[in-house]
Amino acid sequence: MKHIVLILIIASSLFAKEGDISQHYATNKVVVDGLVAKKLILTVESLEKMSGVKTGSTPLVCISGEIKDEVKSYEGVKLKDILAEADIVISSKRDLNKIYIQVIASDGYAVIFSYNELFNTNNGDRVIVFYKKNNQFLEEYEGKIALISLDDNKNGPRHVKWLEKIVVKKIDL
Ligand SMILES: Nc1nc2c(c(=O)[nH]1)N[C@H]1C(S)=C(S)[C@@H](COP(=O)(O)O)O[C@H]1N2
Ligand SMILES: [Mo]
Repeated sequence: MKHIVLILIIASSLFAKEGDISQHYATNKVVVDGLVAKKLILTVESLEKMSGVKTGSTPLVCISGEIKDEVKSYEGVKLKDILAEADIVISSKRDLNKIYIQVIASDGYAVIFSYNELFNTNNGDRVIVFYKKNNQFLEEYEGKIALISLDDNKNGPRHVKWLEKIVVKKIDL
């Protein structure tokens, strides 16, 4: 009996932790810095004021191939438009080829994009910092602000929940 009680206590504390995790990681603002002329602090409100996009429906596909979600729409701002606003600082046009963007979440999850991928391929038009999904503001399990690269073959990995930082960097040779 004692054991059962103990197991129940441990199990319930584990479940409680699960719930707390998204609350703990949820972000209200995203900082854009690194090699930019204008450091930005983005909130849901400031993103809503920027010129934005609303997508059509897309499945969210994990690296394993498993379909995690069928999303009707995302609403947000293109990453390339945010970077244009922040104004990437370079000393020559050739240096743009060395620019990459770190996209970092509050749980330590992180992905990268290259300058050319964003500004010089069609994929770049569908990399979106979003604050609404299926016409609703994001819940704490992924929001308040997140990012997705919609046209990746498997778009789960570059679906970044709890977005916290966007950092512009240059390859150092
Ligand atoms: N911040 C953060 N974002 C993340 C992850 C994560 O662990 N942390 N996991 C990724 C993975 S592997 C997938 S498949 C998608 C979908 O995860 P979900 O079903 O938990 O929303 O989110 C991605 N985004
Ligand atoms: Mo995944």
